[in-house]
Amino acid sequence: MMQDNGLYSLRMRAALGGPHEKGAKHISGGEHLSTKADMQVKALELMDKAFSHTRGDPSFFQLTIDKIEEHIQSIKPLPVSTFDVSDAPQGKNLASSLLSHHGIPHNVIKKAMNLLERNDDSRGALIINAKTGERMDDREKKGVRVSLLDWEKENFEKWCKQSKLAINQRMKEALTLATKVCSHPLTVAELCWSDDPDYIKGYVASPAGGYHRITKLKEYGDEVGGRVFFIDGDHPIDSYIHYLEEMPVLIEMEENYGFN
Ligand code: PML
Ligand code: MG
Repeated sequence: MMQDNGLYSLRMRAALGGPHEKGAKHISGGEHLSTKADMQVKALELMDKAFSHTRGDPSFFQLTIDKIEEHIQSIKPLPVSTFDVSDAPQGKNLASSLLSHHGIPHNVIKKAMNLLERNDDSRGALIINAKTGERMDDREKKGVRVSLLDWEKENFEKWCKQSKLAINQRMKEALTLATKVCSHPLTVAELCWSDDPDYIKGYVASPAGGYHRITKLKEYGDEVGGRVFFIDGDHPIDSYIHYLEEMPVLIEMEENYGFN
């Protein structure tokens, strides 16, 4: 058989009570870029992610596989810094001040916080104008799902070692996504905390400041979370959304990273 050097996109979504579009509860989503040879292992990883989830046991699971035809962009991970806070209110204050350092007005930050605090039904990101707080995407409850992205396990683990960070699958996925988002020139910043009840860390990421990990942004047991992207709203966002959803990106540290 001829060797196939191409990559495939694997995209998973899982929900409880039917598919998402019928109003079901979102359980889990996941992405991989994979060779044909690794595809079964990666598909199993996604099944495992969905069927061992703290948001519940899915009754709907969908895996979509597409061969990638576009050029795959390789991007270096954002630098990571960690802020240890004593509780969620302190974490939110810190997130607000990090966002205000990027020139985002207080009322816009407050609006974004409120959106996330009430966000118990959208699984994708909410895109807002960094100056006015106006919602920019037209996806309503669905939001925008950042797709076609991955960071190869060995390269990530090498990077963790060099960055003196513990290997953490959630951070890998979140940093992969934040790096893709922050590589677009329209992105000003991103605010995220998890919708998983057992995970209370979150982050503020930006092209200028990197990935600021905050140890507490909500309470244990809370299933409300998500992502807000603050963008430069002076431009049409069609190509921005196209980049997020459809342009393949692999995160890769340089092999000599940290040694120069
Ligand atoms: C998620 O669970 O989807 C978001 C996790 C955000 C924080 C990840 C981290 O840096 O630990
Ligand atoms: Mg989640």
